[in-house]
Amino acid sequence: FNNSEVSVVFVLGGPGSGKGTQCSKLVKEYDFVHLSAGDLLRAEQARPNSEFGELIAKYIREGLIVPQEITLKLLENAIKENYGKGSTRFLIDGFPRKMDQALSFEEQIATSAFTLFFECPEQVMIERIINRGKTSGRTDDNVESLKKRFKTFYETSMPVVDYFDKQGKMVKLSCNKPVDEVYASVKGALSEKLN
Ligand code: UP5
Ligand code: MG
Repeated sequence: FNNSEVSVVFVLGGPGSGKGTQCSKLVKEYDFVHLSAGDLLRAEQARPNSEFGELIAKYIREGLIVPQEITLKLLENAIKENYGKGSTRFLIDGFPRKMDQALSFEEQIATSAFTLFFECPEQVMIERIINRGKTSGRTDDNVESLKKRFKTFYETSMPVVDYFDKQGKMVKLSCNKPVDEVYASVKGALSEKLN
């Protein structure tokens, strides 16, 4: 694994800001691999005999950040597996969301090119999540968990956003618009940054 060959874009934003939705659209048009830290954690939690299953389930329900060692390992494995198949561009969705993760990832795996940050009014994000909760089956798509996710987002994850912002490696986009309009601004930001 040669980390100078990979480019990493972090995709951050509050719960329901549209990270997963926009990344799914991007991979259809660009040769990025989309890795959602939350999806990797949910898959690990569901894996039979996972030694971390119960711990992950509890942290997700409580809206807390799973200890970084677990998430870093899942991401590292997924990055290296895809790199082995020839992929070099990665959208890392919903990570890093705590300072220790940001520092460890860039030290141990790869430096990020930049971060896309989806800005959205809290009320809009709440409505989206409650609506999705009717069918998502996610244990954290309910009012109680959502309150905790927002608390973690403001207190623990925003410092990461500020950290990359100060480095000039941050693109902030408004996502309180229809999916296709957000996507147009995401594409605009990407094409500017990638060339
Ligand atoms: N929707 C999307 N865009 C829309 C738009 N423009 N207009 C109207 N509707 C729009 O979208 C959410 C919903 O909104 C969907 O129904 C969508 O159709 C609609 P989505 O794209 O899923 O938003 P996303 O930002 O991906 O929301 P998500 O709920 O996935 O965000 P979270 O960051 O809360 O969840 P994640 O899966 O990343 O993390 C879950 C938990 O895992 C965390 O709380 C934490 O406990 C744990 N975790 C860690 O511990 N460590 C990590 O590093 C990462 C996660
Ligand atoms: Mg998501």
